[in-house]
Amino acid sequence: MAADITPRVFAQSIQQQGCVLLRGVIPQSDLVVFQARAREAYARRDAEFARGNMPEEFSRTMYRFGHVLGSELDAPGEQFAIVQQLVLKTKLIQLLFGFYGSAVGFILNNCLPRRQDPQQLKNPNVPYHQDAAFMGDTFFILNAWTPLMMCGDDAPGLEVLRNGTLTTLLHPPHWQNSDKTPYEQIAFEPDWVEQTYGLEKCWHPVMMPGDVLVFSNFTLHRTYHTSAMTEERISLELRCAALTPQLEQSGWGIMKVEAAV
Ligand SMILES: O=C(O)CCC(=O)C(=O)O
Repeated sequence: MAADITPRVFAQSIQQQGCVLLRGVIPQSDLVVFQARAREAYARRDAEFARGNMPEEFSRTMYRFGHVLGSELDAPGEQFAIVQQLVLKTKLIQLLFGFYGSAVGFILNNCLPRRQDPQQLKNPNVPYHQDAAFMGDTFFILNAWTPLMMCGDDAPGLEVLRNGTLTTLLHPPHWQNSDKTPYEQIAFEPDWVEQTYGLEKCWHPVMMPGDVLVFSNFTLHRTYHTSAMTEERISLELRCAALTPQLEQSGWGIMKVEAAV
């Protein structure tokens, strides 16, 4: 969908399909800067990991899932530049205001870069899941997912289930089973997704830097990966919700946005 989409069409797409793809919303010049910063941040973390001095907690909860912190992409003196520059200075923020009909809170603890290597040596693909599984289903969260390089073709992309009727938390087969890995606990089998909703609803667009796929925390999604893929992909997951007292008190590091900058 073109970047001149209206807030009304944006909202309808989320309600009917659970997602909307915005083409070319983020300026290339900003993306070049963030791509370089992301590569540097991952190089620093890879070196730390190789030296064996990465903090255990960071390795266990972030690095092994492909993440570094959003703040690692800040230049000196900046604070959460990935949200400030790539969302607040683009049309995206107007669409989010229109959708929520209120001020918006960015969940900074979950505004994260993610790297996916096609061989899955550094981190595994993410299986089909709902973000709601780890964020609870009290909030209607939107994830503005944006790649810093072309993906879905030679590099792993993202697959979403186009189905806006999902507005609750489903229970995957191994939910909260501590004998299973974190991904097994949240995972839905691809066969189940295809049989339940239909293969034609599983969508994995080729995306360019500047494109943003926005989807809700109830939308089933996973890493899109084929054996022919050879390139690495780094993407940003930028999550937000309507700014309510409950969100502010959630402890998730909320950045309030009341008007576009
Ligand atoms: O980066 C990926 O492949 C998966 C991303 C994802 O699951 C998410 O943004 O919630």
